Amino acid sequence: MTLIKSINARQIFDSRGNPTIETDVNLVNNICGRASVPSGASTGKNEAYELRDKKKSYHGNSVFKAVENVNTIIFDTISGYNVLEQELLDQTLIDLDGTPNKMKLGANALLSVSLACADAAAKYLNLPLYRYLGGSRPFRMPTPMLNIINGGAHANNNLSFQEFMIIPRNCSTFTDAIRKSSEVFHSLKRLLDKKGFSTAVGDEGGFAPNLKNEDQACSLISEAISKSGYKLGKDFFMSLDVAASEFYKNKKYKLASSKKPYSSDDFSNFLLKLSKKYSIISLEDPFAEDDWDAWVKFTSKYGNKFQIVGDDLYTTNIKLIHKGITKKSSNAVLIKPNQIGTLTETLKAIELAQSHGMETIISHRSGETESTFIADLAVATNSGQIKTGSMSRSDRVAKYNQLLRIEQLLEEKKSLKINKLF
Ligand code: 2PG
Ligand code: MG
Repeated sequence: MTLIKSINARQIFDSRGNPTIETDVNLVNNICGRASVPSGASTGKNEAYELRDKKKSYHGNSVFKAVENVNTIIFDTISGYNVLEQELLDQTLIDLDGTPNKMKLGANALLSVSLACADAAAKYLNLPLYRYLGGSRPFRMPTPMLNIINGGAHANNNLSFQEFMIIPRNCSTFTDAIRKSSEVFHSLKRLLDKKGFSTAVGDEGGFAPNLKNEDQACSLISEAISKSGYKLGKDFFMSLDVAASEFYKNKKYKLASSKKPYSSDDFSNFLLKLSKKYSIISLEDPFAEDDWDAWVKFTSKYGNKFQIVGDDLYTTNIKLIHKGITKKSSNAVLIKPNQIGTLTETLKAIELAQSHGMETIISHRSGETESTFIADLAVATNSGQIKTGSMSRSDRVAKYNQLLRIEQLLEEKKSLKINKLF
């Protein structure tokens, strides 16, 4: 009953209008599991390989080869496999590809099959996905981090930092957390409009105005928080995805807003000052993926004051997370399934990080689909935090809506806690 009868992959579009892959896994009893794969703009150099055709059409971005790989070689190999055996399935996919970064068949091809199998299994068992993935343990809802001002590779404004996020605090439920956050989002829109800034949005649904510098972005958010009747530092914290690899050149950090490039030490002081001024408690990729020494130094000094999150640094890869644990280079890990290419490897990355006391934050990509898989994944793994954009664009809001549905299903409602520090 849970054996794979057929597989049907196709090319669809992501939220940026770029092609991506969607796969249906059909079981013998006509149950169909479906998954689609997102895509990043500011990708870490160690991410698993996203197979694109590089032909003339679709500006080189079509994924027809990945689709063909799923429909032929992958289906021929796993036809008749049991979708309840996720580890075996994923290992088979990994072996079939045979390369360290999944470049032969494409991590996008592999992930679409891996996640679709899990979806089919959950449907067969008649379980919500989070419960199938997470078992019967008690769950807690994640705190959302909402990226309400977009910069860096996600917008064509002059902000070098990629994401300016708000984190609601002291919330009794996820519903409460997302309500407060949406209020701040709308206050910010009004504020920007009043001050004559654009209210057009970037890739992740946050506003993308042209501002003087990163300080001004934080200042506007702080004002929007007060305008909504909340207090920064009490009801909300702020969080940044600096995505520093994007502006690290010749061992220096070069912001669009400042003439002088920063050394790692100077940049760390810059971040500290900004964080103090605006109650920023979480810093993602504050340094470049090659600047390990800066990470280690910063974490040893400030690891008890900030959540320091490795994204490009780890790329959801257990080898790199291991390195981070040994070197003590951060206290949190960002988790993106398509950085590694299978569900099992994603779950192992989460388990490894959590078993070493690191926080895990489940994350979307800047190019998303309407899939809500990561919302269930965040609950299933008790990750405690999710970042999936702002309060606009259905590709972002879909995940928050799924979390509202999940919270309604959970019998025991626990108040949210951001992480161990806060
Ligand atoms: C990030 C992600 C998601 P992208 O850097 O954390 O916000 O961006 O998908 O472009 O890598
Ligand atoms: Mg990031």
